[in-house]
Amino acid sequence: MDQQAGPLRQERHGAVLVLVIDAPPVNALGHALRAALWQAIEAAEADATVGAVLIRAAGRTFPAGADISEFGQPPRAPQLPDLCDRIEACPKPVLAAIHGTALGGGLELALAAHARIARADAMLGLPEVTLGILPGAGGTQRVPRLIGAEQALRLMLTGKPVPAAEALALGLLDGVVEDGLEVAALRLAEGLVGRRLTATRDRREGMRDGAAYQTAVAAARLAQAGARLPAGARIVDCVEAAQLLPIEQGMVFERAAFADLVATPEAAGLRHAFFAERAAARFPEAKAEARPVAQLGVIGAAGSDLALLALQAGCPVVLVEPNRPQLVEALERIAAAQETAVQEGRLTPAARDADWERLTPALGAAALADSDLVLVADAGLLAEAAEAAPPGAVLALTGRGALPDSPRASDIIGLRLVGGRLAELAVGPQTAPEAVATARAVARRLGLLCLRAATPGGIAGRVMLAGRAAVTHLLAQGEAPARVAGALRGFGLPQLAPEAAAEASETGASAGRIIARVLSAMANEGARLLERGIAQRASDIDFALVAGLGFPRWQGGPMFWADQRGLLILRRDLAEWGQEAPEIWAMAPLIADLAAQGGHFADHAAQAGSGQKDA
Ligand code: T1G
Repeated sequence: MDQQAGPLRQERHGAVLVLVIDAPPVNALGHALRAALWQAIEAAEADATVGAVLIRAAGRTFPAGADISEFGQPPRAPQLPDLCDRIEACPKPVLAAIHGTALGGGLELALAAHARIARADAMLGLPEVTLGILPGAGGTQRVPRLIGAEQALRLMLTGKPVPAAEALALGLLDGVVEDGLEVAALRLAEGLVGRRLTATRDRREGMRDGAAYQTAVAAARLAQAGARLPAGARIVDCVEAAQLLPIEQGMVFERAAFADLVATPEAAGLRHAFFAERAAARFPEAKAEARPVAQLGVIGAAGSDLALLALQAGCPVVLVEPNRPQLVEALERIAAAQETAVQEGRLTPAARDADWERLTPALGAAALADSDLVLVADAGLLAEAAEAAPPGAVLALTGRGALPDSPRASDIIGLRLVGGRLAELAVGPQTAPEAVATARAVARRLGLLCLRAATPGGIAGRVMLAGRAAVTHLLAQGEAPARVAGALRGFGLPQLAPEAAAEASETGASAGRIIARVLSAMANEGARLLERGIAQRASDIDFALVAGLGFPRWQGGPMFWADQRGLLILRRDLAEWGQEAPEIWAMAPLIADLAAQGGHFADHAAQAGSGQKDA
């Protein structure tokens, strides 16, 4: 008997009821799925022919957590903590079979089951802290019971997942299989029919050494002292409560802490950053075929950073300079960066030598004849590169400025490194979708996050510059450097703080006033970039600042900040400050329009139409 009810499919294999979660893309535990699981467990309990339940997932992964898009909305029953308690309370053995990434609520669901098996390439983790929250479906109470405080706190405070083998060694899993997970899990479930397994809440393997438990809690609490974000300290409190309180009270304690944290502005900012990063990955050119890139060419001095990244990513690189002194200088720059990486243990001498093997230094653009993508550091070298590079090769300008006209305009794109982590792809009106797809594939190969902009691009730099201009103006108006620096540090923007100022961070009214000035200038510049179509959506601007220039992730970004505060307030402030310094605060018409409609920058993004993700 196989039946599909929305995100859950049911299959019967003898006495085993198999519940197959099927809610793409990542089987997030949204309301419909929770309700279907609840009903299925209730039905299994009542069905005398069911001897055991196996929960597994279809698609690319076991549930990767609660549905983050539901946060901030009124909770709908059954909530995840209750569903987990319901599964755990089932008198018939429940087995979870894990593949892909069992994260957050997904792992908590598996921990509510009475046994867990995973595929060897699965990853298990509790990343909630990266969203400014904590494992709120029993994780802070069940995990320490199995693996102790030290390891539980490591998982919850770093948010980093662990591979299945490590999870098994820790005690989170009961088995790992290289392959054939479905069959192995079914066999295991058949073996559990008629058996009564110990619920995780009643297990104590991780709590046998009470003193070690308290030592781990104390050490973690000390490490969290003074932390900017509140989630870490609340996680420590909950893990401590798991030892001190009976499970029911521990669960209530966790739930209260979760409710507090999910409502914090930091958690809202981190959720925004999560979705902004995903949205930025949606390129209109998503469906275009990337051209194969076997060799990268680099022409011009400023290209060496990208050349180094390419070498370290295993790409063969041809490095071209117009003359010997410049070529030697570029090679010395690469050699120096590699030496630093070796000294700091980020690169082994063997890997360094292998990188050199892949590098071909050359004088003259003719050496680019076999390069599939050429990084052109200076627009003045474009014609030469276009002449030498083979037909179909992508010509990526790494310098600032608009893309020049060229007979090869369809192969030309801007590719700028922002803060060493982000590649901003500036797309021209004639840039072919395949050229965009190719440049993006190369940027990802170099380990870079990608952002699409329309030429001339420069999103992150322009917005940060507007912030810097506001700081300069405030200082020129006699604002105390220490106060300005304190406010910026308190907000998480030390990179804009005046050099000379004291270290103190500052909060309170004056800090709020200073931050409002700086962030309003940034949001205003962002609005101008949206008006000009340089940025596709407001969240792209936030992503660019967060991923590229160290804007504090928990603040979401300048556009998100403005939306949270309200565009009516932004309009009011710009109307006043625009008189004082129009070059910084003269209001972008988009703000007046959106404020008049009671709208948000986020709404603007929707109107613009934003392409899909690549398949
Ligand atoms: N909720 C809602 N949507 C999600 C989601 C989630 N948990 N995870 C991913 N998506 C969407 C994402 O927005 C994108 O959508 C698509 O899935 C593919 O994601 C109670 C409270 C699993 C490692 O923090 O880390 O459980 O853009 O592009 O690169 O304790 O997604 O296609 O429309 O990232 O292959 C805890 C978050 C939640 C994990 C896959 N879980 N997800 O990476 O794909 S809090 C997490 C990820 C929680 C409980 C608490 C990654 C991934 P779209 P993607 P990917």
